[in-house]
Amino acid sequence: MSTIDFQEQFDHKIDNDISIEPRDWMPDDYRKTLIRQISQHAHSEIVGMLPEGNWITRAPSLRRKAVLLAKVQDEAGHGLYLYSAAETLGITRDQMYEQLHTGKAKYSSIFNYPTLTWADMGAIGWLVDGAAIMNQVPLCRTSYGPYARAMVRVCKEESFHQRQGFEVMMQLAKGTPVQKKMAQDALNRWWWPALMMFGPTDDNSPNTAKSMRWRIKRFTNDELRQKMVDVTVEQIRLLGLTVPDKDIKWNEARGHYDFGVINWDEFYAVISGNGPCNKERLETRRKAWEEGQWVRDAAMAHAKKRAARKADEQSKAA
Ligand code: BYC
Repeated sequence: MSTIDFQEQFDHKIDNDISIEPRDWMPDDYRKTLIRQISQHAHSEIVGMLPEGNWITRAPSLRRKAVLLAKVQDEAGHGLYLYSAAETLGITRDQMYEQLHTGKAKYSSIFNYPTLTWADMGAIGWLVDGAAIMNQVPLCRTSYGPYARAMVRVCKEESFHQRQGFEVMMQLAKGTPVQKKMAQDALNRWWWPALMMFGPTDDNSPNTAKSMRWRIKRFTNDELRQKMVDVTVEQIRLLGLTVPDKDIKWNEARGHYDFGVINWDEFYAVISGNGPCNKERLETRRKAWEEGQWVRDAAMAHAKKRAARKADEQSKAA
């Protein structure tokens, strides 16, 4: 078949919502876009374990500790599914790790902020996992099969994470005045960074148009951000907290909340490596990689020994 026939077949699948699978022909730019997005997503899950991991030893009760431990462990699992999905596109896991450790690959801006109080565990589960669900539910129908299938399980787990975060916030919001203040402070600090998670505005998003055409993305960054605001404002009111945006206002004509201007200078500073915790996060990941070298060496030596033993048994049996 000529490249034109392959292209036609690919377009037919995209137009008819038939998923693209690893052995199918695909345009180079489609492959590159997916590797970029899926590996960025995988790195986000892995780096995303750090801000919450910080509170496992200081959780206020055994129950909270067990729940947080399970949540952070889920995120490791999500990272692993996503690295596996990206590998089906022809990049190796070592190459992806190298891109992360050298700062070449991005990961979500949100994980470059510090977790200062226990209420941050509530705010992350509720707002960060909440934003992740908003973005990832449509990704269950993304055009690349392995990514879409990984997202189905990830979304189920994210829903549990979002609810546990909301429950932590609810407990604090109806607690003592100090606890309620702590919840409001966490909301104030996480609100704007959570809205930045959806990426730049549509006019400044170089990848949205092609990702929409290829049905990698089903909604634009601004559409998802608006959905997040509409859902979350109601939840903030339910908690008895205040929306940290003086411009928030229901717009009857649009049927949506209007909201204030996002600090895009802050967003671009964070994604170019200059957020409050970028250096610390990357340093922690690099250190874990270096300190894990002996484990990888031992696993390889063990695998080699097993293969040699198996070959020996087979040759004796023959
Ligand atoms: N942070 O053209 P655009 C999670 C980059 S983890 C950093 O709009 P696209 C969770 C973008 O990569 C949440 N970088 O791009 C884990 C691009 O850079 P390059 C992660 C960002 O891809 C643990 C440039 O800006 N979720 O759920 O069409 C605990 C222009 O952007 C960000 C995913 O990764 C950002 N926020 O749209 C709890 C979901 N935004 O490579 C929760 C999958 C943009 O061109 N990813 N950039 O230099 C996506 O849906 C899309 O990649 C995005 C961006 C909506 C994030």
